[in-house]
Amino acid sequence: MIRRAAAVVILSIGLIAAGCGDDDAGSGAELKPIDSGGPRGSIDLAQEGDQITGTIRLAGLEPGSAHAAHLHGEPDGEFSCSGERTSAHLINFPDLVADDEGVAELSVEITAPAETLRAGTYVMAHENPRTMGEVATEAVVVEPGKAMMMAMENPPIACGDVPADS
Ligand SMILES: [Cu+2]
Repeated sequence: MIRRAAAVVILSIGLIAAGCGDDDAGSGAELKPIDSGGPRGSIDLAQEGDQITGTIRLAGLEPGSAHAAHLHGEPDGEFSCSGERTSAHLINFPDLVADDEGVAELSVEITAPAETLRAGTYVMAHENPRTMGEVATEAVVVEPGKAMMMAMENPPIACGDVPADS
């Protein structure tokens, strides 16, 4: 019984490794500053089944600062950085935390309902952390068909549309 469980674990690790290797369908997009000269970076995220993986990078931040980052969108409709925006979220990512150089790089590995990440949604980074005085390290994913509203005012600093091929 113990031996069988161990075999299953090894098999799943093998599948994960294979998934990483053959996925180079570059879904990268620019995380554009809201104010000219503001922080900028990139989103490189992809969803396969219920797994969202990739990286969110933002540079030009105050060293050590923490910033909320969300996947904005609603169950229906098309939203974008430059078009109609929404304060509803599909995912709260862990906060982006800037290093000594003012660069935050968040490695994303999140389980979410299929097609949560799709064209018509966008990633937005904000001035403040998710919770004042804290650094959020957990991702929060909403249930299928729902969206969560932002708990407090938190001005946007950078935004990037999820590309159509994600
Ligand atoms: Cu947001």
